[in-house]
Amino acid sequence: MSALTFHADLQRWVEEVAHHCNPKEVYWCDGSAKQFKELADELVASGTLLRLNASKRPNSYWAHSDARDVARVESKTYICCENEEDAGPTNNWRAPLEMKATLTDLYKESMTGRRMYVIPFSMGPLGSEFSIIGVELTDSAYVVLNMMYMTEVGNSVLEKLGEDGRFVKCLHSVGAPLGSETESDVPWPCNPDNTYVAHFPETKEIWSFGSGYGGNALLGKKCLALRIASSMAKDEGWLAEHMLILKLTSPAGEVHYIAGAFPSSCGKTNLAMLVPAIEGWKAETIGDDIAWMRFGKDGRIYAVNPEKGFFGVAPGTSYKSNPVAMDTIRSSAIFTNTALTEDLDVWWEGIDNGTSAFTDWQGNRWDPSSGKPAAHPNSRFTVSASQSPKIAPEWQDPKGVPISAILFGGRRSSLVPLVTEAFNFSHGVFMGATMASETTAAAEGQVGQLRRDPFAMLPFCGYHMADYFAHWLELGAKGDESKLPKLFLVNWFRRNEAGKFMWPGYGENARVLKWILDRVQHRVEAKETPLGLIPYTNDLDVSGLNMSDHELDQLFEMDIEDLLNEVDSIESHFASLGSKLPEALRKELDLMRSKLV
Ligand code: GTP
Ligand code: SPV
Ligand code: MN
Repeated sequence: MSALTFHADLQRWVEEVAHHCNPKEVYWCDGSAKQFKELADELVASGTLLRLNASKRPNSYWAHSDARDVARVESKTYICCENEEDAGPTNNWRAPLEMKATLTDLYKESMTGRRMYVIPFSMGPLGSEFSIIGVELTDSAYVVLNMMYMTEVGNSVLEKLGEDGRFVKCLHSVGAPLGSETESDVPWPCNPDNTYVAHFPETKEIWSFGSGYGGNALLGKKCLALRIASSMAKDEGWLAEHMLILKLTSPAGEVHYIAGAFPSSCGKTNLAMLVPAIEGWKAETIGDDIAWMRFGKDGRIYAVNPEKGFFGVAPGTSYKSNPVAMDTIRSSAIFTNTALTEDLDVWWEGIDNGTSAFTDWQGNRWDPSSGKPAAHPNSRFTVSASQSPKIAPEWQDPKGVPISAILFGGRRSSLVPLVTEAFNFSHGVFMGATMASETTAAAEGQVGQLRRDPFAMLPFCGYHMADYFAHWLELGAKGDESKLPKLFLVNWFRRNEAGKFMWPGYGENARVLKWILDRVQHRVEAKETPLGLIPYTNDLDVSGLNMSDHELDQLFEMDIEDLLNEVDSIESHFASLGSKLPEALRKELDLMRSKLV
């Protein structure tokens, strides 16, 4: 046992789990660079990690997963509360006792031949009254290294916990015991046939089994900071959201903070690291994936990024699309499921740096004529946020940053305009509640299928989605509308008849943000449409973009027939959420329909 903790409940839990899972030893993670190196060296020796070319990518590693364990598994993610009704129709549900019985059987001796790591971690800066401490027990050293980049880990957390501090118990096993001391291990142990990512919001516990990848295994991120936290937030009157947080400074020196909910792999990291394509504007990052928001004393909404690192999508990242990310990952990063160049640097589709892949994400010689991508579409980098050259100085301010605007956005190849402002807060909640997006490789399953993903929280809301909408409406009603963030729907992904993106995106998105801040500051009027308020042509700065008036109009085109179909589709979306759907949202839908007919 750790000499450092006198926390009886923690000690007892660690002993219990060790007794049941049967690891060969228990390893307390102290958060030191020495331990990081020790574990990384071991993983290199055992073949899980490959050390990248030190002259190109110092202190960096590459891992490739089992081909069956490459993304979040929504079909195996469960909310286990006493009443099924509390989980709601969008979550998989199991009774807590039933799920615990199933998993207790699976965990039995599941760590045989492996070490069990104890990772004390904090989501949010230590010492902030809003931070949440967790302890993850895992049999994966790869998970330890990733958690060290993504969260605050180690002795400082144990000290903060003291003898009786509260923490979220996070249990993780890859579910691949080694039969004997001498059995050789595979590079990426996992158990895809028996994968479960289970949440117990009432007792604030997380039990994950069978997967070593991303959000399935780094339990501080989606499991704690979104699913468990969203359920706590509902009870305590705050919000835990799948949102980036961006700091924008105008040429006149005005500072505004913007949050944005985009579904997985739909542009949060890129917007959070935006390099404005328009003169004089400056952007800095507060966070790229999760925002915890609550009212400040002045009646404004403040947002905190509870993470310490980025677990970002690699494909599409280049010096052209996202130079800030490229600079952030120049050293001390872990790459998972990217391809490799011949001289052992990383490579992915769209890296656009004149190199080419030599081996694919599984480590096999890549054949460009195979038609298969070299990097897995959900390949990712893990890196400490402090390495970013554009991290805002206040990014870990415990009280957070005041939010002027919240964007909702998804991949919509048609129908949804480049930008639409909500008529008011409750209409904005309607926009969030009805947003839809074409699916991506961030989760198992088919890519490109349009689905409703309310507030980009479909896979991450820890309770009934209709209650979640009601919670947003209630918070809005508590606030003073003039101090609440203004809400907007954006779409960088509209395509023309030829299937090409109509908007250049990335740094050019600053043009849309400029208009949004003009609206926040009441500097420009906006045009009313059935969907919301859109810019008058001259108010959207497209100077130097080489876009014809016709192309610009197309980005805002609304076809009445399409919109009526959308109304029908929202109608069935709402119906699928059952009788708890707030009346205010039904009214918004009626209002939208009435504007169309
Ligand atoms: P998660 O980490 O899964 O939550 O994803 P994310 O929302 O942070 O998405 P990210 O910014 O990593 O973008 C995912 C993919 O979308 C990348 O391949 C990007 O290159 C691409 N992308 C991001 N922004 C834009 C944009 O403005 N236009 C276009 N066309 N593509 C974009
Ligand atoms: C997402 O899917 O939204 C991610 C990646 O940010 S993961 O952490 O794997 O969930
Ligand atoms: Mn995400």
